[in-house]
Amino acid sequence: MNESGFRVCVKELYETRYDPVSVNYAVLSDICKPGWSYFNGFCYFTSDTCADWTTAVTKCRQENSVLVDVINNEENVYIQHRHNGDKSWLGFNDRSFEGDFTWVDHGLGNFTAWAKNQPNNFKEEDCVHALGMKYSYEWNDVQCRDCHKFTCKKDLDECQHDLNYCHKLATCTNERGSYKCKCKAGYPGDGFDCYYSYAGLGYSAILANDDNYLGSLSSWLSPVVQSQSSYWKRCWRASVDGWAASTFHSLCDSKGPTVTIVRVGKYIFGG
Ligand SMILES: [Ca+2]
Ligand SMILES: [Ca+2]
Ligand SMILES: [Ca+2]
Repeated sequence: MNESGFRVCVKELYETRYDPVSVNYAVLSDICKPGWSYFNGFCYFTSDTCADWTTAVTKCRQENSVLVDVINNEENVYIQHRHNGDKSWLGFNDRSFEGDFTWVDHGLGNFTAWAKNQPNNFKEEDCVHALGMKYSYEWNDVQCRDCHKFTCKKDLDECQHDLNYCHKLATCTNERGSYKCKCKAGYPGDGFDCYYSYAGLGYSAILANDDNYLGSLSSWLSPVVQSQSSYWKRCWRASVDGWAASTFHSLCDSKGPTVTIVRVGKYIFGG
């Protein structure tokens, strides 16, 4: 807990894996910098003074963020609640082509919430504001020079914080509004759970079922495992096939990378 909020740790609620959606909802405001609030993968800042639309765009850009784009109705309602029911700017506009509304800096999807008979381009209206709670959270096109408060929005980089639930054997890739986890090469799994692929090494009579050995060896060998479907297959067993080097070569040559495991007394080595 700190001045700006507190964080709830829910890890212990889950025995084997973490649901990133549930966890995001449980993590509160201190994951965004002071003055910004967290919601569904983004940080939001709301101005306390009004500005014309172009100034609002510029002020958000100065904070490395965008004048809000709206992905769905949940976010539409959330943003408008931040303004206590007042009208507020959205990044939506048709300044480039009359009637063709786009988001100024970002914004995918085709969610809109136009009020009845809007947009009407009354006296050349090219910028869009949200009308607030009293008007069912709907939108209207208005003059860009009007003065409204606004909300800026920026992605939270979950990979740079300890806010991702990627497995330690996975790489985290930040995305706008979310992130992705992918198990490193040689480790099967969905990114949240990755595991050492024994994939055949377990057939070694020397290593038997020693998870420590198998884990270390699997990790060490992972760079040579070409794909997740690759596996190790025993091509030579000296105690059965014979000790001659020529036997090894005839059985194992031209079959891809090989690893040899040798036990002498209590020592195990190989290469
Ligand atoms: Ca217009
Ligand atoms: Ca209008
Ligand atoms: Ca992100």
